Amino acid sequence: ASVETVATLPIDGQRPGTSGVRKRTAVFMEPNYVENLVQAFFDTLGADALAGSTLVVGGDGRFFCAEAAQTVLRMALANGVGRCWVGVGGLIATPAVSALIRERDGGSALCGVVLTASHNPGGADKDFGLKFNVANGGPAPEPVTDAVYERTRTLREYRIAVGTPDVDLSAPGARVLSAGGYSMAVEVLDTTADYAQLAQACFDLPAIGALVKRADFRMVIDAMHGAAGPYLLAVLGALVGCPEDSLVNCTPLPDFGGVHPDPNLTYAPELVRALGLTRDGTPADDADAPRERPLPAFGAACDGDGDRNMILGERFFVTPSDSLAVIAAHAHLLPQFERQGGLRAVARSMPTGGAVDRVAAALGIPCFETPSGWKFFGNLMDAHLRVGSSVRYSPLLCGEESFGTGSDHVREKDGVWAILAWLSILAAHNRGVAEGSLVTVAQIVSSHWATYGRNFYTRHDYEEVSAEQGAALVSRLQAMASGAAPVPTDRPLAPGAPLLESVDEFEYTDPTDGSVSRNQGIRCLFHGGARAVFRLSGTGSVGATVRLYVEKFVPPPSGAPPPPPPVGTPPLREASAELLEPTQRALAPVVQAALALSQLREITGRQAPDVVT
Ligand code: VG1
Ligand code: CO
Repeated sequence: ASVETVATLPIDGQRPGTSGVRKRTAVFMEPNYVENLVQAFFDTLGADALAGSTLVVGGDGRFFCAEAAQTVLRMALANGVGRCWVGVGGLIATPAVSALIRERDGGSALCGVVLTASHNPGGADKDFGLKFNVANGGPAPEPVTDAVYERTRTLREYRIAVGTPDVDLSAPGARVLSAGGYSMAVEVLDTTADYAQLAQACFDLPAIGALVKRADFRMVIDAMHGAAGPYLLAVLGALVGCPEDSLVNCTPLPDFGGVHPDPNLTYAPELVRALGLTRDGTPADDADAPRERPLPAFGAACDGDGDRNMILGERFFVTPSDSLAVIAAHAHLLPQFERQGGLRAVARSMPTGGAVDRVAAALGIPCFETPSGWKFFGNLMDAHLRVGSSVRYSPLLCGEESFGTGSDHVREKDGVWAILAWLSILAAHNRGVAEGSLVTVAQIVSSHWATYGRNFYTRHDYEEVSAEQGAALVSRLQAMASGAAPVPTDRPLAPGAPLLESVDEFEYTDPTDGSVSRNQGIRCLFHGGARAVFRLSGTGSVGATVRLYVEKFVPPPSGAPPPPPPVGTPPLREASAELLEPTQRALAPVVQAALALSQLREITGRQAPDVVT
């Protein structure tokens, strides 16, 4: 075995998107594709930083993960890395990668390479990807990903060990990989133990145990055959004692059992049906029919790499934007936040609904609005480390409309954490409540609306339109945002729609380092506070995906008491009929106005979205 410097040529299009590089698996399997990308990351970190460093390597178990993990290990050795922590079978959920980097051995890891295309489907004919994480445990920030991309355009060689046998990743244990005078420790870890410890520190697991033991409580949590499964089993199964049949699809599979591992109303149809819902999030017609077993009171799912979550109640869909707001309103009940004197700030991505803003206002804490993608939250969480301890935004709760929720317990969104947060909230509301009178998810969320008002919210995705169509749509709207084209503010764009007020393009200045991120989505603002946002996805592998995010606010009834102070469980209030209107119906006029303004149908030839959440 030897260590070699192999000649290569730059490969086009290795630009990290919203979260890593994602392409068809076949593209990743082309000669040098993984090697070039990993070398570009290593070069960006620099040989000095890498020498003797610790690297975390793990993935969501999708097709080609095992091979890619071996390649990363051989390259790590050849680039001077001293130690690698790898999950058993190469498996580590994205939030657990973040936890390992931050917590294990005093936070001594330099970075992580995550082998995943996250919520994209897996398999030989589907998608693969790589995410890069840095020393704070979070996704590489833009300056790093920009540098990686620049490096992929000039790179001429990579370093790799040749002729070494594959490292045995099948069971925990210490291995050594050596070649050509280099030697690297490979520690194969069951990473669920570290994660379970973190979960115990964040939550009152015995309280969740009391909830799940109630005769009137049943739940279904679907890991979608992704990386969250082992962590759900370790925490909710082994520690909390949830019944086995409540944790489903917890075995990671290379093709996720053939499903699209994205926990939303469209791609998790079985779970959605099991909770008595249709794919638009309204109760199914047969929801009242007599059935052998009552519907579950709680349902949840995670995505391929375990960082996303969907929360459902019996016949009730919780939008991720509402989920974030409800967790914020209950944060004082979670030991993790309570211990630190309560939340200091919240943050959401710009397209995420503004429900959490209202909770932040009531709590008197800042609410940050960032571009899509988790990397922007990490800067806020670590602000006190950069700017000085007088600026402290942690504990910070943050979330995205794309089923991402989390906090500064790690630097990634965390599906299992969000599920535990919701179970904690349910447990708190049901402490001492008689069997048969379970306080439900629907009651908690509708009471939240009755208190703060409701931000009706939906996202419509038009997937795999052509790159040209996507660009045409954006440039049409950009022209309005920049003033080059007129903005039709004088007439309703659709029947029943409010008048358009303005069109702008979102630009973010990071409050901690002043860095600016431009072109982060077009906002169409309507009179009365409704808005429609257009963005192109940065996680697709082919063509373009147009995302249309639509929101409108309905205030609580006049005369309603103000939000209670953060003490105990918030009192349950009844929501008015106006607040309980089905989402798609409530938002239809604004959706139509947005379609008319953008000419989306004419430009793309699409009559209906592929995904509605
Ligand atoms: C999407 C979501 C974004 C999320 C990102 C990564 O990005 O909109 O909110 O952070 O996916 O999630 P885009 O550019 O396609 O809209 V994951 O679970 O795929 O890492
Ligand atoms: Co993900």
